[in-house]
Parts: sequence; structure tokens; C-alpha cells
Amino acid sequence: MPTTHLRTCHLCEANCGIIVTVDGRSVLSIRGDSDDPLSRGHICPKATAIADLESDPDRLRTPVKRVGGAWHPIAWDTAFAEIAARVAAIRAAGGETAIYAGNPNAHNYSIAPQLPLLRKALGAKAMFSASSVDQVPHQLVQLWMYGHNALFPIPDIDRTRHMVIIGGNPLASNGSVWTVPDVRTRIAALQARGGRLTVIDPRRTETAAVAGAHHFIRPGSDPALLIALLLALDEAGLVAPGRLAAMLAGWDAAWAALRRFDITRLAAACGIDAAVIRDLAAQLGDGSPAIVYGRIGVSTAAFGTLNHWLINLLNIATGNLDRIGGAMFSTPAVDIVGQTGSGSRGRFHSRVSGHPEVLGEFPAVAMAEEIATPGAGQIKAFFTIAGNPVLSVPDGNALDAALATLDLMVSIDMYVTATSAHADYILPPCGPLEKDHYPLFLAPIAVRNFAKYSPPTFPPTPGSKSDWEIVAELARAIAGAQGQPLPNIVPPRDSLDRMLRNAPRGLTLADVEAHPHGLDLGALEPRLPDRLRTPDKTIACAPAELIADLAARFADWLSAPPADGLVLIGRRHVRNNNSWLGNSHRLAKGPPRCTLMIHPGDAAPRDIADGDRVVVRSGAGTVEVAAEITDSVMPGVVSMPHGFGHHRPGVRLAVAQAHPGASVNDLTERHRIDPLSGNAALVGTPVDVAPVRSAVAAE
Ligand SMILES: Nc1nc2c(c(=O)[nH]1)N[C@H]1C(S)=C(S)[C@@H](COP(=O)(O)OP(=O)(O)OC[C@H]3O[C@@H](n4cnc5c(=O)[nH]c(N)nc54)[C@H](O)[C@@H]3O)O[C@H]1N2
Ligand SMILES: Nc1nc2c(c(=O)[nH]1)N[C@H]1C(S)=C(S)[C@@H](COP(=O)(O)OP(=O)(O)OC[C@H]3O[C@@H](n4cnc5c(=O)[nH]c(N)nc54)[C@H](O)[C@@H]3O)O[C@H]1N2
Ligand code: SF4
Ligand SMILES: [Mo]
Repeated sequence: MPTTHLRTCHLCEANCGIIVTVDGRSVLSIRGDSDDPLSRGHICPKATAIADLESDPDRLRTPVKRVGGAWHPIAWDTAFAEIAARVAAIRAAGGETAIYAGNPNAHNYSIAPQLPLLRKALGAKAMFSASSVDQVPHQLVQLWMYGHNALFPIPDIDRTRHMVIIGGNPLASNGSVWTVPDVRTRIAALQARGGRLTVIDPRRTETAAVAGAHHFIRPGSDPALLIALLLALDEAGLVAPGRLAAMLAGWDAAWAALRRFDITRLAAACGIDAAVIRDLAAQLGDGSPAIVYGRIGVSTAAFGTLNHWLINLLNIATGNLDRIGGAMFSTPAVDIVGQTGSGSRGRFHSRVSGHPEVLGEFPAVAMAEEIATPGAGQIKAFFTIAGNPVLSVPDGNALDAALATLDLMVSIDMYVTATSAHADYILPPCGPLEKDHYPLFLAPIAVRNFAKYSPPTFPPTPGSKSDWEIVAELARAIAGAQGQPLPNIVPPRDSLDRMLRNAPRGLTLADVEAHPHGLDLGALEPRLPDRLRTPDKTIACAPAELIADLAARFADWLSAPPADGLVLIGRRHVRNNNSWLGNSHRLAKGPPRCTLMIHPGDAAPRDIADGDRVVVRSGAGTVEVAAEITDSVMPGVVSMPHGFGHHRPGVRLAVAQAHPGASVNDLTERHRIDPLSGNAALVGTPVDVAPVRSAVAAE
């Protein structure tokens, strides 16, 4: 008998409501839930991949242990006991341990409370995560300006008049650091009510294609545009923070630092005409609700932290922070801001390169050196949890080589990937429909205040475990093997109920469960100054680190002549998801997606024809891909998606390996970072491109 089940798609930040129809354990259909208050029926093609994940023959169903090159099934308790004994021995001999927590952790409410238990049992000084190849610059700016790293301003797209998207492509990504399901319809509604969308991107993206205006920008040059916009507002007398004025600290100091620059010079540096910049500033400053929003393209950049500071200053200068139709703060059912520490930077430093910790983590770019560099404090045991950093982190080859030297590696993952292929043990979670879901980290950044709990669709398969159980049981086994007190494990539903009750709304899990389509808690509301976590409830507009970065590193960059040659940027496709989901039959269909987009004016002099195999070379390495000639990328820029390169030895992803592509992170470089946040500068890598035939001839 088929049954239908309501839940949330956990695959991306949009958190769409889905209706899953099953017969026994087979998935008959996955449809959008039109009664979900947030997603209103929207889904993207990835939702149906959940069915492929459930049935994928490559998905591991039992823990496995690698002996030589072969994988052997192993019982859970044996695996936990063996890992625990090895950790105890490694630590007794002075070896360090570390964890990399990958992107899916952000989509799994139940792991978060268990991770500190594992970290403590391991005594792991070094914690790494996908945050430092992603959004940590947003969080550092929020810590400095608003007093808490999780105080994310959310674009109130449904009520704005003008949305400016810089370095984001929500029509492919479905929105990020911004839970905004069905963004296409929301953009169409904005335009239908006479509002506008402006996109700033080195590529004419899917989002740019529906925007009223799109401006190409030289990769990495965004601070020049953002400062020029601020100066143009100032010049036109349009700086009007309104009611925010009473909350601003350091406002004059910020302006004094900005006014050292000149619009003409800045315009030349970013490649956008000064007249276009002045016009955009006039639109932003016209008094109607407007939002400047920046994402991966400005976050994973050498000036990532500077970019986000300038974006926040723009929203403040136009009076659009904390304003209906501007960039607003949420009133979430679970209040991360009220229930976690504000965050930190520089309390301790990494061993090899002396990177400051940021929010308790070291930059992911430092993993390879921390594993490979001998000496006291060298990482000898390494745990990955839902991550595939060999494909996701710059200089994947360096990490690949480093992982091979570990004394112990454990991956909590359901696939044998480019990363987990190095593990001694792979501990696979149960299928996705056997898990429950709550958007712990994503509801607080949604365009409406909402809460939704999804129970498991299927009962657990006997002998399977959810991620949180694996992490918790590992923590207990490892603590026990070292004679530490056993950690107290709180079931995730209990933690969730407690977090809900402790938030100002005071809901219970039962209250949320009473609304299986989701509980709409209303539109975003102005929250300042109460929401600020700075000691004096002001907005710190001139953090010393940013003023210094502007005066030194940015000023140097601006005075240096622009480099010749091509630079590499990334892109996403609506049918891919980072380094995984490539093994879904449904998603893998269609033309090859791992191509190098290149402008016709850059292809011709290099004698590259559309579809030719080309060699791309950077300071880190070389990859071979097919060229896709298109004027949708600006001259001087080439674009390649990340998350491909499944040909590496040992990988077991049959469908993905039929379209292996190449890993763009074999080209990105470990030393290219934003030094304030430690975030990788994934965009703007200098590269050479040549057809395979001449590259071969040259060698
Ligand atoms: N060049 C370049 N590199 C990038 C980016 C870019 O734009 N350009 N983007 C960066 C960004 S924003 C991110 S977030 C990172 C992501 O990079 P990672 O943190 O490495 O995450 P994923 O690539 O999503 O890999 C997820 C892994 O977890 C496994 N997995 C999936 N779901 C689950 C689950 O529920 N439980 C468990 N235990 N395992 C699971 C998958 O099989 C896969 O191996 O990549 C970054 N890398
Ligand atoms: N389908 C799909 N959806 C996803 C993912 C996925 O892999 N596939 N990944 C998820 C994850 S982990 C994340 S973090 C989000 C990311 O969400 P988005 O930030 O929307 O990601 P992208 O689509 O990579 O958009 C980044 C844009 O920045 C542009 N860009 C590159 N360099 C620069 C620059 O120097 N300046 C400017 N202004 N723009 C630049 C690129 O051309 C690109 O269009 O997407 C999430 N959603
Ligand atoms: S946009 Fe697609 S992948 Fe993201 S939550 Fe919605 S259905 Fe899932
Ligand atoms: Mo991400």
C-alpha cells in the first residue's frame, strides 16, 4: 500500500517541503509540497535524487575496514573498539588528531550537539570545516560589527524594490546564506511590482539572464566596486542611515578610511564604468527599500572579509539594514545567537603557518601541511565527517598525498570517495529517508521566520545508524579507551526540544510537530538595537582589522598593475551538489557539465575550438578538460565547476565515474587566502590554457 510522507529536502539551504510517496521501502515519487509555507510547492531536480540515494548500489550499508587495497565489512562495535584503541595509542605516542566537518553537517541538526563530544574525546586541537572554503568571512564581519558571528542579515527579497546580487547565482544554487526556496518566482514577483534585480558577476549567469542589469566584474576586484559605490553615495549626498544613525560606532572613522580612495581609479580596477557605478549608487540611495547581497564569489576571495564589511556598510549607508525590504535579522524558533558563544579570532594559532583560529577552527587550506609536516603536534589521526576535501579544498593533490601518510583515518560517509578512499575505516550513515530533519542552521537565515520538523520516512534498517549515533558512539569508545569519563549523550530530539524552549519564542518540539507542512512564524521584523550583541548595543562600523586591511593590503593591490593572462573562477549547476550527488542516475543525465568556459576572444589566439580538450595549468597543478567557448564569461576569465574528478584511485562511484570530469581544486592554490578569515581564495586563480595538442608538443 503506497503511503505519503511530508518532509523537508535536506540537500541544500532552500529547505523545500517535499511529499514523498513510498511503497514499502521503495520511493514511488517525490513532489513539492504546495502547503509548505516557505517553499510553496517549489522543488528542483535534485530532490528526486533522494530516491537514487536510497537505492544506490554504491552506497555503503555497513561499516568497512580497508586492508591493503580491499574493503572488508566489519561490525560496528568492532570498528569502534579498533578505532578507539588506535586513537589511544597514537595519542599516547604524542600524535595529534583532527576533524574535517564537511558541508552536509550544516544540513543535519542531530550531529551538531555530538561533535564537541568527539572533539573532546580525541583531544583534537585542530578543527577544520567547509566554513573556511565558504562563509567564514560573513561570520567574522558579523562578529566584529554586530557582536555575534551568527547575526546574519537576510535579504528581504519579498518586500524589496531593488536587489543587487554580487557573486551569487541563486538560480543555480537555490540561494546561500539565505534560505529562499523558489527564488525564481520571488525575483519575478519583485520585477512584477516594478522593482529591479542587478547582478554583478564575471559570468552572465542564469540569475544575470533574468536580471534587469548585469555588469561584468574582474574576479577579485569587488572591494573596488563596493568602495566606489559608497563614495558615489557620499558624493551625491545620499548617505542616509536613518534610524540606524543612533546605533553607529566608528562611522566617521570608516568614512575617513574610505575617502582616501578615488572613484575613477576604483572603477578602472574593477572594470565597471564610473558612470554605471554612480547610477547604481543613485538607485540604491533613492530611499526605497534595497539590498546588497554578496555570496561565494565575494566570500571565497582574497578580500573576502573586506567585501562583506563593505556590503554591510552599503546596507547601513542607505538605511536598509534592519529595514523591511532591506537586509533583516530573523526571530528564529531556535535562536543560535542566544544559545552559542559569539565567536573568536586568534585565541591560538596553527602549528605550521601560524594561522589564527577563527571561530575555533583553522583554515581548511592548512590541513595538508598540518598532516605532512613532521614535528611535535603533527596530525596522525584524521576524521572526516560528511566531507570530501580532496575535491573541495585548494590543492587537492597535496591533501591527497598527505592523507596517504596518516597513521589512522576514519571517514563517516556512505561512499568511497576521493577522500574516504584513504580511510582505514568508513562508517556509513543510514539512508537519507531514515533520518529526521530540522533546519537548525538554516531556518534562522530564511526569508520568513519558520520551523518545521520532519520525522524519518522509513523506519531504520536493522543494523544501521544515523550520523549522530556514529559520532556519539565513537566519542564514547574513544573516551573509554583512554580512561576518560564517558560523555553523556543527549538524544537529538531532546536537545532540539530544549533549544526550542530556551529561545524567546518558547516553542516546544510538539508545537512544531503539530504543523507537519511547517509552522509559519511570520515575516521578518526590525530587531535592532535589541538584537545586537556588542557590549554597548552599537554597530561597530570601523573594526581595526578591516581599516588596516583597507589601508595596507587593498591599497597595495590597487596600486599594483593588473596582471595579464587568464584567471579561473567557479560555477554551480542546478543538477550538481558540490562533490557528491554525481552518482544519481537522474541527475547525471544531460550534456557534460565539467567544461572550461572560455571567451571566444581568449580561445581564438590560443587556437582552441569549442569542445577541444585543453590543458589548464596553475601554480598548483594541471588538469585536462573540454573547452566550452562562450561569451557568457568575460574576456580574461575562465570558469570551471568544482566537485568533479572522480577518476582518482580507489573511488567507487560508478555513475559519477562515467562523467568523472577533472577537479578544479587541483588548480586552486593553498597560499591564496583571505588572511583575516583564513578563507580560501577560490576565485581568481591565475591559469594558462592551451589545447592538448600544443601542450603535448611543448613538452
Ligand atoms: N573550487 C571550488 N571549491 C569549492 C567550492 C567552490 O565554489 N569552488 N565551494 C566550496 C563550498 S561552498 C563547500 S560548502 C565545500 C563542500 O565540500 P565538502 O565539505 O567536501 O562537502 P561535499 O563536497 O558536499 O561532500 C560531502 C561528502 O559527504 C558525504 N555525505 C553526504 N551526505 C551525507 C550525510 O548525510 N552524512 C554523511 N556522513 N556523509 C554525507 C558525501 O558522500 C560526500 O563525500 O566545497 C568547497 N569547494
Ligand atoms: N545546484 C547546486 N546548488 C548548490 C550547491 C551546488 O553545488 N549545486 N552548493 C551549495 C553550497 S555549499 C553553496 S556555499 C552555495 C553557493 O551559492 P552561490 O554563491 O549562489 O554559488 P555560485 O553559483 O557558485 O555563485 C557564485 C557566483 O560568483 C561568481 N564569481 C566568481 N568570482 C567572482 C568575483 O570575483 N566577483 C564576483 N562578483 N562574482 C564572482 C561566479 O561566476 C558565480 O556566478 O550553493 C549551494 N547550492
Ligand atoms: S532547491 Fe532542490 S535541493 Fe534545494 S532544498 Fe529545494 S528541492 Fe532540495
Ligand atoms: Mo558551501
